[in-house]
Amino acid sequence: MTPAPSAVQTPKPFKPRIFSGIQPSGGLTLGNYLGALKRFVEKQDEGIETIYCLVDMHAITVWQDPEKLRQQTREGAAAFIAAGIDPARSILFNQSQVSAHAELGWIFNCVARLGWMNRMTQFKDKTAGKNAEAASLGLYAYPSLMAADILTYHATMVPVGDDQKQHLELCRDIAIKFNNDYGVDFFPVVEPLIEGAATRVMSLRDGTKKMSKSDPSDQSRINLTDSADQIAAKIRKAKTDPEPLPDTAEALKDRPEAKNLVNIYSALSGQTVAAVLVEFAGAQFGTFKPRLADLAVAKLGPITDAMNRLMTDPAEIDRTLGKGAARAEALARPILNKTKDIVGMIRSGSE
Ligand code: AQP
Repeated sequence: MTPAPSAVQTPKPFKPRIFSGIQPSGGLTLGNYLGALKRFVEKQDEGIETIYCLVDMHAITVWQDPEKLRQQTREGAAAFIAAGIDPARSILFNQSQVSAHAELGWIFNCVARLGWMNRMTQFKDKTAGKNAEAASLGLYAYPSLMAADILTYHATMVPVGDDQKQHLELCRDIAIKFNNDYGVDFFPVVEPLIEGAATRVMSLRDGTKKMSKSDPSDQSRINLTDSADQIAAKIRKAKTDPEPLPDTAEALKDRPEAKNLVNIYSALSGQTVAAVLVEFAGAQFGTFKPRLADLAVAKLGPITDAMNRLMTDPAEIDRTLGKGAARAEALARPILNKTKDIVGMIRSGSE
């Protein structure tokens, strides 16, 4: 197995720039909202240059119905805007409109080592219990395309949920190996931004499994399109244990379902877990769950309403994505051209 390069170097100061994406592989969940979307908005509002993407090329690593993929991509874009992404301030687009992602992705397929890919736990999780031989090559190469998504903009920071940590380490390894192989200081070594109380929101049916848009059970997740009644019913039926809530976070350690609901409350309310437990110590879930449901409806309801309004005009969403793609292309193309020059590829216009 080829070892990953160990020496981490930040070659030169890069302009702070944030990139992140979400797959339109289904409707977005509370996990995507708390782990990603909510923090995308915070970063935009801090005034950092932000580039956000519906990664439709990643979505097709698992077969997608074409009509549904289009619908989910528009719905994802509506969710971004409804949650507070301003397409005039952030760049918002869908990945397949900017071919630099695919082009750099191929170059990175030739930089990344099979041994690194073999260690990726998300591929193992997604093929667990299935015939891994029948998985697509794209699913296996996913982390290399993800590195290209980030590095084609020379992004320096990537806000993600905890599940993406290993992929970002691979992105760093690819940047370092490319720089070493070609003797350049060209690609930045990115920083993952994994922050907040809900970096890993768990399934409502199983506190040891990540809440996921592709989980076969709709009861396992809260969708951003769920009505107030659906949210309340899902939280009421969420798996818990018979004990009342404790007074310390430490006491939640071996209670994954209870811990998950407290973390969700904390992230939605903006209170620390300790502050939530001060309020609810000794309470039974019969008391806590309705309070959590009210909070979730209060926070998600306005987003759902705004998404529904935006979805009445799909052509406008497509125009927004098109404008975002043109801005993204203008940033990506010179970086891709320079990469090709470094690698030794002839292109028209190069010397
Ligand atoms: N449960 C989660 N808790 C916290 N963050 C999460 N994210 C996803 N699920 C959770 C974060 O959302 C961003 C976009 O994820 P993605 O859609 O690109 O892929 P994913 O992580 O594979 O999400 P899903 O919902 O599980 O999708 P499917 O089911 O299609 O594979 C990332 O920043 C991720 O960390």
